[in-house]
Amino acid sequence: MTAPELYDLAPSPWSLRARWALHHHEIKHLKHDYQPFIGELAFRWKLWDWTGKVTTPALITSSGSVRDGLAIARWAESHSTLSAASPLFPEGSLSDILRFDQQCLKRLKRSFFPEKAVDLLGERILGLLGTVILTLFARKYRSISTATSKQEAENWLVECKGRLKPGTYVLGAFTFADIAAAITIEYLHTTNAIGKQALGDEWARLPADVSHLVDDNLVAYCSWIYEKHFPASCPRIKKLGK
Ligand SMILES: N[C@@H](CCC(=O)N[C@@H](CS)C(=O)NCC(=O)O)C(=O)O
Repeated sequence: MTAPELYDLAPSPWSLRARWALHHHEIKHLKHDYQPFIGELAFRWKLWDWTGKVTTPALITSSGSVRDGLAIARWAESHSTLSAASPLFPEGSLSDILRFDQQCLKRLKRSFFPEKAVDLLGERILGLLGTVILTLFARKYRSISTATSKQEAENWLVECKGRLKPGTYVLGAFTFADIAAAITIEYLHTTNAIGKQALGDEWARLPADVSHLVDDNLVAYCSWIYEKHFPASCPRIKKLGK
């Protein structure tokens, strides 16, 4: 089998989900560092998709392309090179993992480019060109950064706080649910830190702000999971000093 090729956007939590699953199953692959806008034409050529929306991560395999982080993780599970790798999707827990993952994906999307934050960040930090690029990139995320989704994010974080701490797993053993949880919580934490740094008190008034719910315990759970299961991933959490 020729090595699969991963199109990866380094800072993106969606790409990290795929990288982590490939790492877990020790799948050798070629990694392409995708550059939004600049690399799009070559990426479309590789996917042979000239009309639809193309997103990273995507894995090009000898039998076709796999175009979603979750799908790549499931592909990795069925192509594992390890005889004794612990399953990321154990059969009895599959529906629980998929349900939990949907929750995580919703949280990721709403935290990514929250309402008003794009305008404020673009205007203050990146200037006109930055605002245009961020606005184009953020269009698909805006509608879900509402007060209702803030409430849902809060409920989800409260649930996580009740069950996760260092040494625990979402479903009792390490699965894709922990990959999804750790990446999502870390991302919420990071977005909050960046938002606060850039916008000060204004950040706290935006629906994106859930900093009061990402407590030290949850951050410690993320650090523990990364350290134990993907130590080479250099999570942003470390750079933020937690
Ligand atoms: N369904 C995909 C979504 C991934 C996604 O939204 N990727 C972003 C990277 S941050 C992207 O490629 N955005 C480019 C665009 O939407 O044009 C997954 O879960 O992996």
